[in-house]
Amino acid sequence: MTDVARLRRQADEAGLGPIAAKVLAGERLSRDDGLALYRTPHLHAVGALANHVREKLHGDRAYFNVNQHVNYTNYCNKFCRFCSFDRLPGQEGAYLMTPEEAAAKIREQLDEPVTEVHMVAGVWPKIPYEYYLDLLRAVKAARPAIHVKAFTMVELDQIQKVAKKPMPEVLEELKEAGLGSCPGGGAEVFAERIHREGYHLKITGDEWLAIARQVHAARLRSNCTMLHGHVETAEERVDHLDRLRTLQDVTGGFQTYIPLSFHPENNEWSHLPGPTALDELREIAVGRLMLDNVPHVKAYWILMELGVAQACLSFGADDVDGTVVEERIYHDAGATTPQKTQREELIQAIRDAGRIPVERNTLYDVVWSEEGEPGNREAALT
Ligand code: V47
Repeated sequence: MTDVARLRRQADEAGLGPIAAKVLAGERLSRDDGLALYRTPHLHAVGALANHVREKLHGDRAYFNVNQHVNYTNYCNKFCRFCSFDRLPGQEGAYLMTPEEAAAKIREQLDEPVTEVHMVAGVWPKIPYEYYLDLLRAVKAARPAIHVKAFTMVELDQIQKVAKKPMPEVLEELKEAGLGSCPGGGAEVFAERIHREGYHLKITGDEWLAIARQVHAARLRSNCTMLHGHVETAEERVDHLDRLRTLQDVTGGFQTYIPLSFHPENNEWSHLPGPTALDELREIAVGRLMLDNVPHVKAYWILMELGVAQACLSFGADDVDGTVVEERIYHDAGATTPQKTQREELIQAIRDAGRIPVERNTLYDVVWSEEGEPGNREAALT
């Protein structure tokens, strides 16, 4: 039996025959299809379909990068119920790095082959506009070749407010100061019900999408996320994915979709259990199948343990993120994954998962590949 015939049979037996037919024909799945993928008990059949798409797009390649995180402040006035990271100034553990302190974090890693800094933080209205520009300039001065992936749509909303200028102008100035692309956080789940219940002081889903549209119009790439495993329903997850897909049809600016697994320690949703490893596999698979116009799906290993991320590489994911030096947001929320995984360990983990490791930069140019593709490691590092 061919692989495709086996896939069809497995899907038929799971009652997913019509969905498999669409996937094999490259047709878009509907919202009802998305719901069926969330509700079926046949997780392996869902994973096999997602794996088919993943292999069609990326073969056996699995991407990673060498990156570091700088969470420049934990001051925040949004009081999201899922968050364990936020503090008010003066509270124990509260901090706001100066641009120079952030740059020092970059200089600490100059001996490591870091190509990206991922910079996200809380939202604090008293931080002046110049701070954000100085932060970017200081980081770039410390390591000129580094790609700065910074500021979620929530931070950009605040930066624009304090800049008192139109968003396109602000984005141009941030780019000039060194901004290379934007991360995908802050989207949470777009549903108005959960926004009201869990993070009503934050921008709404529609506002998040409107800012992402402006970011893409400014020729900046970004990622997209969904925070799953708390109070959301399957319908709300499908709605979220569909709204991302609709924007992507217009802009094409999302590079990667990352389902973020809710971590329940030290926050107001601590009574919730958080997602299981099986939930994480399903979320990766449904994301891969629904977001037919987003090139990459990332299993962010820091959030889900490296072993689960390895399994995700056969459930639709083609990326595991990076070496992630000094992550704060999830570790404050109970993540027990190591703070720093060496490049060699990530390579071995990908090999052990039966995939070909490919080191990428933020924009998915190949830096190094075990396949021996002519990467551009020297240019990426200088
Ligand atoms: O927006 C906060 C999430 C996000 C918790 O673009 C939590 O490559 C789980 O933007 N449990 C920020 N999640 C992180 C982010 C990100 C992460 C990895 C890769 C990329 C990328 C972007 O972290 C927040 C929120 O959704 N978060 N608290 C928590 N307790």
